[in-house]
Amino acid sequence: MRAGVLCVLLCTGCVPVVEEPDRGALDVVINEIQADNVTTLADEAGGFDDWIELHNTGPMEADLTGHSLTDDLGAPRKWAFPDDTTIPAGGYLLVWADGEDDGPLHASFKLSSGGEEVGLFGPLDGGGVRIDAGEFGPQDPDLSIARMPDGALDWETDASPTPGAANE
Ligand SMILES: [Ca+2]
Ligand SMILES: [Ca+2]
Ligand SMILES: [Ca+2]
Repeated sequence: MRAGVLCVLLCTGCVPVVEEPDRGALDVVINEIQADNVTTLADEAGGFDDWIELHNTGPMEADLTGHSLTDDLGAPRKWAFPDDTTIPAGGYLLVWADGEDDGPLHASFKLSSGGEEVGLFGPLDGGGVRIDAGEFGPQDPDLSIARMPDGALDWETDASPTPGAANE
């Protein structure tokens, strides 16, 4: 279990507020975000689009059915994962943020290189709890922000993005 989403959002350099997620919430974090992809990685359609990497830090497969991603924490249900989307224990999942129909894992929103917030929320029938969130400021081309190491509370600018693989 990781904690401190509030700290990521509200504090800089302050003592983390320890806030345990609800029992039953997945051990999945928003692990890396790229908002200005120029040459890093192309999607199925050949587009160099924004992407969000999720990481399952837990010992069990995570089922994202009914879960949603958003770039507006006030609108948690912007894009729902396709049914039966899973992440293996310790695994990664890349979701393209391009607003395009290039495949199943393409969110309905893009990310602004000027800065954004990204949230992962649980299914409505489980209360729609926020599982994780991240926020970033202006991002230069082909950089990302990444939890360093994987799943850590702290974000770092990463000059060598690792979409779908461990942050290093
Ligand atoms: Ca973008
Ligand atoms: Ca695309
Ligand atoms: Ca990564």
